[in-house]
Amino acid sequence: MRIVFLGPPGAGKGTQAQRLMAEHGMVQVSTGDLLRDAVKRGTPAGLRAKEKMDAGALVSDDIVLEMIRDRLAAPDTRRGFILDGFPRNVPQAEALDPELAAIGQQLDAVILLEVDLDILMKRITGRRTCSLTGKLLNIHFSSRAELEACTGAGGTLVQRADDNEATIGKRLAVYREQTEQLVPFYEQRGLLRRVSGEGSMDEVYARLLQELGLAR
Ligand code: B4P
Repeated sequence: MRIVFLGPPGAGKGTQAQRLMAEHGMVQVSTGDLLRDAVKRGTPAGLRAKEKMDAGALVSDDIVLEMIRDRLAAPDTRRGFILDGFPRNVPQAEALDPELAAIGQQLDAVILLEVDLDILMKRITGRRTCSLTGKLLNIHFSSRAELEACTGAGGTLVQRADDNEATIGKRLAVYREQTEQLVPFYEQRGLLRRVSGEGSMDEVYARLLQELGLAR
């Protein structure tokens, strides 16, 4: 199955993609994670991306496309993948077509995760990543046991540099101005499926399994 996860920052794209990867063996291709990794390693692309990411802006299409091309060329994506956070604007969506054609694949569905603005703010400001496992957590919504599984084992709860109030407003504006244009784009292609991203992580996951025909 080849899926795109679309939705505003904090909608839960990464959270749900991680779980589909763990429980259904799907390959998560997250441009956000690929970019953060490039920043951490100090690659030329990472150095160029950092300033944009910290400001809540989109990283330039050429950098992101090169990362996607390299990632889709890896053998594990032959079985299918979830594109998490890509495409984020119409030029990226148009550029994706020839990349998929080159590897003989096409999209099966584009999932739009819909979440209200006030919930998004709480999710983003509360987001943390466990320094030991990389698991996505949230100080407002994860259970005490989940948080302590990280800190109790000597890990720390790391907050992303772009998860501050000032940057979040900019990221939401970029979503409205650029990424939302992908809704009619994929609707016209008959690929768009709307899924409510509200409620608990388990509830959203159950809706997704249903929508993807994976519910038991
Ligand atoms: P991303 O890494 O894609 O991050 P995101 O959109 O903010 O988050 P996501 O929707 O995945 O939310 P999550 O599951 O973490 O992008 C970061 C930056 O990278 C961009 O701003 C941009 O600069 C750059 N970038 C990435 N892709 C690009 C591209 N294609 N082109 C150009 N630039 C690009 O969930 C958020 C929090 O909510 C977590 O703490 C989670 O635990 C919690 N949560 C999730 N679901 C929940 C639920 N149901 N209930 C309660 N809490 C929940």
